[in-house]
Amino acid sequence: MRLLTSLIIALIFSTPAFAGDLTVQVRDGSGQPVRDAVITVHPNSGVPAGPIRFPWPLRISQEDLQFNPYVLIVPVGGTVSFPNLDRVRHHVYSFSRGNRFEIELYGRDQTRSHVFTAPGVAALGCNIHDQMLAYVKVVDTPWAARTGPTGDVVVTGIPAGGATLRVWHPRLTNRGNEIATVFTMAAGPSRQFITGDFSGRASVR
Ligand SMILES: [Cu+2]
Repeated sequence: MRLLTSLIIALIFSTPAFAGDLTVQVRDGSGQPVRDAVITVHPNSGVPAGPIRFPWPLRISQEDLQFNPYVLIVPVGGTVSFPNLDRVRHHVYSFSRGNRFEIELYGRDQTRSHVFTAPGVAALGCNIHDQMLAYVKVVDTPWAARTGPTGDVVVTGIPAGGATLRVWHPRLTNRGNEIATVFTMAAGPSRQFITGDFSGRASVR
């Protein structure tokens, strides 16, 4: 009997956890889709050890006096490049706690990089052009994604079971610009609908 019990326990723990895809739909108070919202999922069972890799480039260019993209998800410890594609010089900085840095004036077709070591948000500005604004969201989970123009995004391969879902957006009026909710991830497709007040002011502070 003891042998059987150990066998069953061994089986349970050696079987890969069931996983599923989660569709998150983000809408504002009028039901309009919200783009550039960052979704992160932390399963109660934890996140895998080791470096996190995402399929998108860790890059924010400066082009036409704007940062592109406006919101970039970066794994903790990730190196982001900041190529300047403009004819003018830019001076990139962040005053955000844990992710303060400054890249002094650099010109056309030059690039610089920075390593983001603290999970959280780095709001980016340019010392020369006040209207330039972008956000680096540094995350400590591989289950992260950004909403597109439809306000929807799919986060794939989340282990089944309890988890915390967070939605961050620079204009969310909640504390920390973030909504957190706990939910149970099914072994299959799931859906979460998030609605909030996105009328806040995006700023470099
Ligand atoms: Cu600039």
